[in-house]
Amino acid sequence: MVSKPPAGDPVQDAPQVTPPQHAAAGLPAIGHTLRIAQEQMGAVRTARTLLKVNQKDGFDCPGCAWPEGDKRHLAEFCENGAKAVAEEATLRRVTPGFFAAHPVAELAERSGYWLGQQGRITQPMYLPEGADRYEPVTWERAFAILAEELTALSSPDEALFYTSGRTSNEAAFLLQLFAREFGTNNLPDCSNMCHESSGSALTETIGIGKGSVSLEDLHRADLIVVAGQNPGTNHPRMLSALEKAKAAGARIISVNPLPEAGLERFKNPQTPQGMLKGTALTDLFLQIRIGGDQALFRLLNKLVLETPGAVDEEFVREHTHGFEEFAAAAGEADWAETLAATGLSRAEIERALEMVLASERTIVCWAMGLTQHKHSVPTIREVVNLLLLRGNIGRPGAGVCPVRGHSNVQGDRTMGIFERPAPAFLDALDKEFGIVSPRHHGFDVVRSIQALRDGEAKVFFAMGGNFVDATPDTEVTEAAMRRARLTVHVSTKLNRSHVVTGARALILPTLGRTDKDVQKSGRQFVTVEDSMGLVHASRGNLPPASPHLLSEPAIVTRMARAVLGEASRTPWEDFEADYAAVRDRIARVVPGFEDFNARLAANPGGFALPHAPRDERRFPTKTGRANFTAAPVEYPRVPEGRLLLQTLRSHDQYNTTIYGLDDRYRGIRGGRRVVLVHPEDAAALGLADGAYADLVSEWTDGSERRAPGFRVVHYPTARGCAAAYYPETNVLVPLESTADISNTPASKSVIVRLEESPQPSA
Ligand SMILES: Nc1nc2c(c(=O)[nH]1)N[C@H]1C(S)=C(S)[C@@H](COP(=O)(O)OP(=O)(O)OC[C@H]3O[C@@H](n4cnc5c(=O)[nH]c(N)nc54)[C@H](O)[C@@H]3O)O[C@H]1N2
Ligand SMILES: Nc1nc2c(c(=O)[nH]1)N[C@H]1C(S)=C(S)[C@@H](COP(=O)(O)OP(=O)(O)OC[C@H]3O[C@@H](n4cnc5c(=O)[nH]c(N)nc54)[C@H](O)[C@@H]3O)O[C@H]1N2
Ligand SMILES: [Mo]
Repeated sequence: MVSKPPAGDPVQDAPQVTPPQHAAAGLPAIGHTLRIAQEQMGAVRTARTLLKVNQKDGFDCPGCAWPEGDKRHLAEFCENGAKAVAEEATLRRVTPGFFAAHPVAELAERSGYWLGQQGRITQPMYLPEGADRYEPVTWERAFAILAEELTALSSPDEALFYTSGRTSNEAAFLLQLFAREFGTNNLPDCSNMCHESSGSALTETIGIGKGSVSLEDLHRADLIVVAGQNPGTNHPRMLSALEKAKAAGARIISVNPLPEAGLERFKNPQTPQGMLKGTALTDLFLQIRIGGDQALFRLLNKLVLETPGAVDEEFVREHTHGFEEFAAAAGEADWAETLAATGLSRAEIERALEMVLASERTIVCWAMGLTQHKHSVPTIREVVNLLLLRGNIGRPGAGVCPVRGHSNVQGDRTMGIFERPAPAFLDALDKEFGIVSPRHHGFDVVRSIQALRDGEAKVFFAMGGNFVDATPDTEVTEAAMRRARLTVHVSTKLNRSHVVTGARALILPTLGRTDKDVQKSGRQFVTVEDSMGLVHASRGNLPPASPHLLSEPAIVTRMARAVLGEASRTPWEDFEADYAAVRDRIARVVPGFEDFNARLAANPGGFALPHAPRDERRFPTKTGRANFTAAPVEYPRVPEGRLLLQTLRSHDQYNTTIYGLDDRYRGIRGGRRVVLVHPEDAAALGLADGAYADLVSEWTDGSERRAPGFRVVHYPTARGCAAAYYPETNVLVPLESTADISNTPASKSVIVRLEESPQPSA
């Protein structure tokens, strides 16, 4: 089995631009998948691995959280899932020799792409205080260092335990248990940067922070609104669900500042007809201005209210609260203001209204385009208002569908990874383990960075992810991280967070989803929860990347033993030996997981967690009903000569993991430093297609942040808007620029000016 050596660095960023495409998937996707997979894994391993993705006896795809249907295809994965698998199952290795050859300061100059391309980390590594490079360390010593620093803290709240959403339920449950037994709720997670706004809005309005639809509901809907989401790249298997819904007569409205190829037309690689022609998905494309969604939904609500017979009065009467106040606020929605906020025409909004009124069963799907703005929480509440008005929650084919990111981000939250845990959860945890969990809230991601910056937090531990690259305000965050006493990363692959370190640092290499996990009691599996609340098992089948790796549950349990010592009555060793023992505890602590092990055994495809609004039209909110809400309409006001920048994903990346330098559907190849601008806006700014510009963000306190050397691409985005890839643009997002209530970084609304600059030399 051979893989190709990684590309050299500096990786030349020299974007080539062709017109964007109008269809996603199809034959080119298959070719692209196989090429990337074979470069990383060789041909034999490619076949062996890809056939196990998302099968009932295989592993859960480490890509997105989209669910699998009950009838699986032989190849139940997509192009981007295959890239995620190849990235993890690569044959390339980062050994102690690599760290001996590269001082940390040198690695810090490399691109994230180059770091990731070096391969899987094979041994625990330690950066002693004052040393210039990492050295190999035994696991015993690594845990002793962790214990030394954690027990030296003057309060448990000086430690931060971050989780990225790939962590299994078992590892997540153990990590939060350890943190609380240690004495802190400082459990920031990637969700704080992702769907926190959805969770905040949904918990308040329907009583549970999760989506209310199943895959079958999508298939049965007659109107699906996809707002602020790019499924062709980020949830490709969702396109099959949309295709199926269309075949059954559904209509689709997409709301997006960009015309995304996947939403235009889908060429299903599983069917011959799909490969040739494909299916047009979107019936109505609302090319909205960034941040205009709340205004759009508010006006639609007013128009529904004004249409005789359009409101589901029985539902509103029986199941909701706050209608009067909401109706009064909606009544004030104003056409002129809405047209200005959205950039849409009256005819487009009227057409959307007709489709809403014609639909008996409506689903609204959304992702980061709705969650990463200052006014994201009220925006999502306004979406809920629309669904409530027509009784579209708690009936088949209708509901809310926040489409999650990481493959187990939803499960991690269910397992208690949350800085603001519900008292009932802590009560159950305390009762089960005989501990006393802290009741005061912990730090989320943004607060964690502030705490590191201000010296309030001293130890940073990450269960996966790439904290310094994924978080906003890169310079501030990196400086904050460097102030830590100890930074620890449990990871599979090298990334920037390993090279921007505290005084001491540890890299703890771990098994990934694809690796076989054997413990004292035998072969283990873990579980995950998908975006629609289905829980199922995941089993890796590859020999681990190195004999020195420990699984995530093993790392947490050994850390707990080293740190808590004899004082802990929790049977950590038993948990490491047999994950079923962890699941037995989850079954007793987390509602919906009763008889966890037995139900997994009985249902190889998994089981659904209860969801009161979906299952029984019961709304466990403070009022006991679904809440209408009425917040003032907001939208970003952009000063003259400035653009509103969204920071988004290319087709060749998984968050901070860069697979390649192309963004095929958008017609960009060979480079990532591009900024997409409407041709007329670019002309007004005097920027030709192919010109280079620095992006300079302007924050309300007068501070400026700069990302130099972006190639200007004339692109059909909404007027006044711009788009560029994350993580390169994180340097532009001020740490204080967050969503109200959810505190999610507002990485989709950054006010920037473009300053023409010379083309950077290669
Ligand atoms: N291959 C791949 N898959 C992934 C990921 C990945 O990086 N790569 N990441 C995973 C994760 S963690 C997540 S959270 C999801 C992210 O999935 P997405 O949310 O689809 O990801 P983004 O690239 O951030 O795309 C945001 C979309 O919202 C649109 N948008 C931006 N601003 C607005 C706005 O104000 N209003 C509206 N209506 N639309 C707007 C953008 O044009 C874009 O289409 O994907 C998951 N799946
Ligand atoms: N500007 C801007 N910033 C954003 C966003 C945006 O749209 N714009 N999106 C935000 C969103 S939605 C999210 S979810 C966050 C993502 O934030 P994170 O989840 O922190 O980042 P990832 O890039 O997904 O993390 C990748 C790293 O995870 C590690 N890893 C991979 N697999 C495993 C595993 O199985 N176990 C362990 N222990 N480690 C593993 C590897 O070392 C890899 O380098 O970024 C956020 N940041
Ligand atoms: Mo995410």
